[in-house]
Amino acid sequence: MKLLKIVSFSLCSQPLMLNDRIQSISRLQIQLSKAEDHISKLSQETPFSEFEYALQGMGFEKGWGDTAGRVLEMMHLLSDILQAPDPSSLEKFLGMVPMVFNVVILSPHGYFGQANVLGLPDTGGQVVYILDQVRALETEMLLRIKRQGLDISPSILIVTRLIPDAKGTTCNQRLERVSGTEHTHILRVPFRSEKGILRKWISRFDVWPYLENYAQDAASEIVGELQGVPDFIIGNYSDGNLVASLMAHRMGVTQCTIAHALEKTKYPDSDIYWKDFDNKYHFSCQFTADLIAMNNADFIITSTYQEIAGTKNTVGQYESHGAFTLPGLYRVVHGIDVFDPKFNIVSPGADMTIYFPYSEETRRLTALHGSIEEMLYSPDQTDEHVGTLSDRSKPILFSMARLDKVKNISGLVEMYSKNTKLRELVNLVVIAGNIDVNKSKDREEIVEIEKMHNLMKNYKLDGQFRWITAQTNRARNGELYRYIADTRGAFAQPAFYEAFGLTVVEAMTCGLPTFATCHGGPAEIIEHGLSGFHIDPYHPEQAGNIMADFFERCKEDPNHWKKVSDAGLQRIYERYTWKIYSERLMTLAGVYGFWKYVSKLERRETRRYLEMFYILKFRDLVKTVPSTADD
Ligand code: UDP
Ligand code: LCN
Repeated sequence: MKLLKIVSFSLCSQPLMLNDRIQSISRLQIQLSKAEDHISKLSQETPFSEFEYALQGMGFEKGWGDTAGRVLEMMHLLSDILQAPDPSSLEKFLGMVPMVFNVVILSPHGYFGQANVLGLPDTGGQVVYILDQVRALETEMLLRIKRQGLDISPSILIVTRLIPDAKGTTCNQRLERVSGTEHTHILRVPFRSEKGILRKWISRFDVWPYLENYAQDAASEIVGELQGVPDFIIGNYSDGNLVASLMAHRMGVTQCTIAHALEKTKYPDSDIYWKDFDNKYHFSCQFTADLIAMNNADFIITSTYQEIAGTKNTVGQYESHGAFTLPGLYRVVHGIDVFDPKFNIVSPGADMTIYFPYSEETRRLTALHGSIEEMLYSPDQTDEHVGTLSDRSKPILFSMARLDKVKNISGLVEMYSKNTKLRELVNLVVIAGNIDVNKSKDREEIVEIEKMHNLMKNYKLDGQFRWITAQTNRARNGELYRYIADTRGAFAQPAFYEAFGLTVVEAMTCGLPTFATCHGGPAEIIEHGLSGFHIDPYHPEQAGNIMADFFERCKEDPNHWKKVSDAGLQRIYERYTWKIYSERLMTLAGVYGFWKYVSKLERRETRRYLEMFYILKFRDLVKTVPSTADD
């Protein structure tokens, strides 16, 4: 009967799937058989409009498909499910039911924009991920709507913070269309407190006092924009996931959670020593918010398996929330069950219009080579680049990341500096943060900038090393990866911990052999020795030797470079593409939407507990975070 309810609904007073001629499962079975009989006599390609009238008389409305072939396939599936349900047919069927037309994607913190924001504090892969995700999602939604035989415009809203003092970005605009889409917008809603609207950017660690008001304000704006509640809400990172939980709870909408990076695993012992961290990072709020969101969500998407359950030697990001203690605050006994069927691995990819293999000559952006060469080799020392490369015939070992401590870019420079063989074989180029310490306001970055300058001086790196400031032009960054591949170079990702690592996927998608940290996502993206190499940032000497050995072998056998490059590409095509991602996400939205509906009662107790945890614990903790006043 619940299945009947799922397939019998209407959109804007237009009935979909079933009309009131079908009121029971037995009637549905009889009518399905009649309809199948009728349609099977038609050619597969017959458009729905040609047999719509006949189907309506039998109790069926639009939504089954745009052609006789598709309608028949879906009806067959439903008949099979009614006779002998099995999980895979049910999943397939639910993925085909038209249920998701309006999607809200929450990502409150940071500077969320389409240009000039990457490299700004707290603004990195999450923004890239979401912008690529919505493009792929819109394409998939349009394809499904067409296949369902419907004429409905979908809508996707990325909901973020409006920052009045936007520092030359578009983050002070309320509504902005996402380029390359027709139905996707960024909707910005300001942070508000009793002191009024917060004008300036604040760190993601300090946003907690604003989120409850924000959830309310954003909900009204969303309802206004969509003329109703969304069908599906996706939260991103701890703050977005908390807001998504509050909204989904109030609106009764299916909620998906994407962590991107759970900070608890990123900062060792941040649970036991939470008091030492709390002034600066407010982890007591963040870990509480994470627990609420992961338990409130109808389903969770992770980028890798290890993010859920770790490896035989490491603890997974979610696994570490299973049981832990914040001494003096609370002890978590069953924080999350990593075997819960709500977990799904749906890995992101790289935008293949920007990141494509170096070997696709006709697509290459050769017009950018002049500016790339200037960036890499010009002798002048500016705020934009320092250090020089005196031997242009050497391959380039390349890295690009925010200049955070955890990214360990200075560790890579040190590893290179100390490895004579590597220095002989390759040049090192890094794109990271600011070079001029006076331009940085970020505590961690300032320390790293100073370290980098010291390394350059102490190890006399001039002639072999180039340091370039953060680059925001993605098209040029894509061509840069390929340019580096032309030098038969490689990409290095030396982070102490990387939750996933989009740069790793970007580099591999461009055909660049990649050395990446064995701590976190890259350990799973790359199969060591085959589609790239793992390096351990805690064993820099060994890591440097792995790289030096690779380049030495490539010198002796140029085919070796191509073998690793090809295997990297192969790995990407099999696992890390936005096409695979969006198909899976849309199917999951259908499956868990159904599941939410059928398990409403069973989950009531969990919801009550979470409400209590939010009100009695989280609200109190938020009071310990000073709300940031505008200067
Ligand atoms: N990026 C960039 N310019 C920079 C540094 C990074 O465009 O100077 C991009 C990079 O190409 C990638 C994203 O920012 O798309 C970083 O994502 P990743 O997952 O590697 O790390 P995060 O910053 O999210 O920790
Ligand atoms: C945040 C991170 O730290 C990265 O490791 C991920 O690649 C990025 O988000 C996108 O999920």
